[in-house]
Amino acid sequence: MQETRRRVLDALDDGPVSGPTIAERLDISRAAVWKHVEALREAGFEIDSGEDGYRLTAVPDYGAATIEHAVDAPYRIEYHAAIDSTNRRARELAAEGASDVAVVAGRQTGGRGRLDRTWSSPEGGVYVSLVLRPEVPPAHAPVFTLAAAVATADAASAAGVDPTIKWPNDVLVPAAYERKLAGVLTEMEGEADRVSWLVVGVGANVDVAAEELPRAATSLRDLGGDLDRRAFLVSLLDRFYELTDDLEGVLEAWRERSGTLGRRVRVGTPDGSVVGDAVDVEFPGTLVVDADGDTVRVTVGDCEHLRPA
Ligand code: BT5
Repeated sequence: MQETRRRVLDALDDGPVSGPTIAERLDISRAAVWKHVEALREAGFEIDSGEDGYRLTAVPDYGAATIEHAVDAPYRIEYHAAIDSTNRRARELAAEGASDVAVVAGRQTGGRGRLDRTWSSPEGGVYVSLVLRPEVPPAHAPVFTLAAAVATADAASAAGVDPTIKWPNDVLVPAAYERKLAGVLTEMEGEADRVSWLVVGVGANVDVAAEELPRAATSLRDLGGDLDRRAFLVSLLDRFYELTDDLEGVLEAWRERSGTLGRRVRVGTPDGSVVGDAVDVEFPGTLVVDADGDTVRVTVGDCEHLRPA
């Protein structure tokens, strides 16, 4: 949202407040105040104008202005009711030079997972892709995936469901078998020594019925969690911002959330599969596996939790 509009909205939030008061406080004309109020109404905010001034009576459910209004982190929100893939759109914005933008969609028609898998994206889920330009070498990109998984798991906890994270990116809810609540897809373009852009995409099943999802998936609706997707997204974005302020600290937060450490695992890697005990995760996101005496470090791969040997 444009800065002045955000400040008008903040003023209305403390209302009732008169047009002239807002104009004076923000050092803009009364006509400009009126224009911003109209634009906010257009965006779905309900603003009464009575004798004592303007009063904000309802904020839209979901959408750029209402999300931006609630988020503390300095991300611009680009909202689409429907889009093919927020990661695809975020990459486009990144190529144009954008940064600190969160592309959000109500649903996706071509949502993607890793390795060209598809991501089911019915209405009611949270679909968000952040465009970032961190000053880090390309090799450090995985820590952003870990941070996104932690932020997503924490948002789910705030909504009443406590997930664990399967290395590196799966947010799972333990049950008779582990079911997937959310996933993270990180894409990047890098030069030799630094990242030019990073797109961190999160898909989370919030107000979605299990029938609309693949078999091993679950949702907050399924689990009886809070179904306010705006609250979920706001919590996710603010937590992600906080976590990525201290990249070294992400590891500790991830370890606390991990469902992988201490487990017997099989990790499919480009060089073949590794079976052993997951003993640690090291910066920037490397999984350390004790493969029956041999210590193996895995940087990319698909991890499967096995029953204890
Ligand atoms: C992931 O891939 O877990 C990354 C998912 C990232 C999705 C977000 S949505 C916003 C942004 N825009 C995009 O286009 N993508 C990102 P992976 O680890 O490869 O897992 C994919 C597998 O999860 C699929 O093959 C299915 O088995 C399963 N799956 C698909 N849709 C699911 C859903 N909604 N919930 C749970 N599991 C799902």
